[in-house]
Amino acid sequence: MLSSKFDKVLVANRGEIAVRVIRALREMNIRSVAVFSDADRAALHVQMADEAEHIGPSPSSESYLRIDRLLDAAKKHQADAIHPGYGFLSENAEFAAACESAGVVFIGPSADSIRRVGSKTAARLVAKCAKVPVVPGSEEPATNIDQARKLAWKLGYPVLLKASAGGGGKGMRRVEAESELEPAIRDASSEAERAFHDSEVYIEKVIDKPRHIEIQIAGDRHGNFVHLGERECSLQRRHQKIVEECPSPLVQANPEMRSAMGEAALRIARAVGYYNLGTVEFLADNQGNFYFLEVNTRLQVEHPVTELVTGLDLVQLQLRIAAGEPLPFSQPDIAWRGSAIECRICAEDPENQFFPSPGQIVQLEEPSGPGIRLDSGVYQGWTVPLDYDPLLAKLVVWGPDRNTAIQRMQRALREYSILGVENNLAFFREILDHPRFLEGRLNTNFVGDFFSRRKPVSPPSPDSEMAVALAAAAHYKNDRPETKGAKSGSSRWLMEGRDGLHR
Ligand code: MV4
Repeated sequence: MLSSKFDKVLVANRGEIAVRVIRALREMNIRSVAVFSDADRAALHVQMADEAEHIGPSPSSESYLRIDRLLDAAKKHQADAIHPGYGFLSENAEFAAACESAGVVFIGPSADSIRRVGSKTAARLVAKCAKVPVVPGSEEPATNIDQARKLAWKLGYPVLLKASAGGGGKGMRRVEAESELEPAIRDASSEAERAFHDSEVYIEKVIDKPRHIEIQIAGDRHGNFVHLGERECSLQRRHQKIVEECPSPLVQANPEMRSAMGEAALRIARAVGYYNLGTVEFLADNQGNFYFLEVNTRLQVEHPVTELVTGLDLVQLQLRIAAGEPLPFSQPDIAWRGSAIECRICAEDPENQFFPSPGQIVQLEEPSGPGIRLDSGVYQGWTVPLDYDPLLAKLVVWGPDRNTAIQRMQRALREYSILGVENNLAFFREILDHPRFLEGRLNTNFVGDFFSRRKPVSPPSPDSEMAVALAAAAHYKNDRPETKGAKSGSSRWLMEGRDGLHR
């Protein structure tokens, strides 16, 4: 193993990503320190780490978001560095700065880089200066209504209002006609004020049925950069990604897009002196045009699809970069082989507006075998707390081509069974069976168009202990209720008939 200057690393996160980071640390012979809240005393990441520290009550605001407690834990356990995972404090410049002042290495980019790409309008300016295409629109705030009218008219309706401080779709408003512009600006501004304490909004042209394609980048602290190709994350629901894949079917059909987007992403990275891992998000249309959207300065949930296709371990790479090592490869060394797909397995109820469904996992059957990777944060008997994101595990498959990967995913989804909490396994079985998905004709409207329109019904919910016991009994008889319910022909979420695919 190559040397790394870290002896011990604190993982400032929970669930599957804490487990993922601990596994990288183990492989590098670095000791791990887990942190946990009240609700996570018995969590898998705590059991797997070499050391663990309690950091407070269950709410994240009193535990996983407490910079002071995390730094105290790092000091007490003599950790050299902190890995923030994703979510929580992972993109918090103040946390990155506090780590450095406390003499603990933050495993991520500099606080300065995080700040420079954190605001959407600031990032748009960086992109423009770096000659990266941005969605037509303006960086000027839409405060002067006459100016806003002029710009919207020039762009052509519909236009989109976005919060400058935004991200994740908050403060976004689609405006169909000039008569709606003024009230929409007022609405969007006050929503942005409430969400971000910043009322500034700006105008963009609407990209119709876009695809979400993002580029994974890596930079070291010596000024070297590489891109690791794209991930397509067009399948999402209310700005939550559901399925991600590498390569993107669109890029696969237009191979010149990969280097064009990759080089664009690296121009942004160079412009801000970026180091460690980052992701540059783009919207793409089916003509092969792409437009810069935003930069994510963390390790992403969907990083495993890139790992499976490039053969790299991105968490180990993060640790080496943070320890000051140069990138161990350059751009021509990077190759993409085969196809990988990830499904985010969540304790949520697709039958009831995807509401979170915390509770005890009574029975767990996990897929394995050729081409399967399961990054899970749970075990049978564990009680999923209601305090956090309902992600249980990421089911990731690799195959030599997209069709083989899809077949593998379908097989793995049939092997998978989770009893005791509602989950989205049956929902994935339908998506992975949908002709539009099979054709790779994805866009960000797909899930809304085809899967979410049905009115919620009241399903037989396993709320009562009796229902759980019955379900478990049925399972022991090898009579898996989920698998049976999801056979084609008895579609539970599909709205349009399969022959009514007119788009
Ligand atoms: C857009 C767009 C269409 N046109 N911008 C949504 C979240 C935010 N980060 C950017 N988003 C969008 N911006 C223009 N000019 C459509 C979306 C969008 C979207 C983008 C990526 C992934 C999923 C999405 C779902 C709905 C809308």
